[in-house]
Amino acid sequence: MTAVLPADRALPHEVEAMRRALDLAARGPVRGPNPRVGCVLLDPGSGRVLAEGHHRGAGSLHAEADALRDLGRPAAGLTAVVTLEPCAHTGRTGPCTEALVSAGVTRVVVGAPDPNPVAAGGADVLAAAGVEVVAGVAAADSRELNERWDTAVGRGRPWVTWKWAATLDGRSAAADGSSRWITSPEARADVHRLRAEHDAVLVGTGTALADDPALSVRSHGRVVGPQPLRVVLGRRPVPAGARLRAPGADFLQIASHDPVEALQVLQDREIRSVLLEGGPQVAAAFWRAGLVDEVVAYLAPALLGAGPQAVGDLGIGAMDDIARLRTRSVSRIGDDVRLVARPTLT
Ligand code: AOF
Ligand code: ZN
Repeated sequence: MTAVLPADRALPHEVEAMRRALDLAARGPVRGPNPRVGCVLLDPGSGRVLAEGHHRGAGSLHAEADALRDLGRPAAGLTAVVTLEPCAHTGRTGPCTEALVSAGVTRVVVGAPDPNPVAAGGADVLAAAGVEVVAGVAAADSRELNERWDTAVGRGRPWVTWKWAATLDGRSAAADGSSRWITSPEARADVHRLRAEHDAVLVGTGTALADDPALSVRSHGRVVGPQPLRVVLGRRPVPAGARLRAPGADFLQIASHDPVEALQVLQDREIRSVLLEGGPQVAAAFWRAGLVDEVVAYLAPALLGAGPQAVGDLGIGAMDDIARLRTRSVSRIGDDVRLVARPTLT
């Protein structure tokens, strides 16, 4: 069996084709159970791109099969450039390794390895079938494109983003409990964009009952695009008339306060990313369990001086235990500041 070759064995036109394949991959949906993958088929002699494909979401053709369909004829002697290791399993569709081999592809240039244990191993399968395989080309770019998915299938639990909005002094409501609105309309619109990027939005029963949030993705007040699953954690019943149970809304109540259990239920439903929207106790429980991957804080240049804190007790008593995060980005949205940060890995 020929060994899988390292990335530096890729030819310049193949590296260029990988950039194109990454662009194609980016056309796929950010959410959903599957990764974003792109593929181009090249004439190895001229380096010309003969066909292109990408994955459009669970159940549709994988990128490799889409490119073979685009070619519309046998691919004898051609090179395939794919952003993710071709799958070696039969899932919603057949194995791409088999599709490539039977189409006659003789060289495959792979981006990132597949972190999904059920589908991985395609590079070795291809090499064993006598195909020349080069792996790891622009792997970091491919992984970044599927960061949430990658984390989810690699770790066996959904990616978790914790979002909150607060005044400069960290309050999420005034002393009398009123909370509308702390941040600007622009920041609130940005939250809808954030929801649209996640498979599920999660709150505790406390928030569901007190605030009656819709948790939908809206633009100019209208519900638009695919909606996240609306998840409520806790045992207290959520009335049928609650806004997050609007007709047609995908709603799930998990009768538990255990974040690990909740994420397992969501993982079983192929949820890859979850947006935590409150309340402070629920989010703090995720944090204490080490289950937060990213924090998105909207901070309004406003002061309340009293009232509930946006963040609950994290179990930190001493300066030595302070939770430090790494800043990913800081941006101004309307009059507010959006800070994106990640927990530092210990
Ligand atoms: C994709 N698109 O282009 C490639 C994938 O949902 P299934 O059963 O069709 O299989 C999804 C798995 O196949 C996915 O998790 C990944 O490991 C592998 N490759 N998936 O959705 C693609 N190449
Ligand atoms: Zn596949």
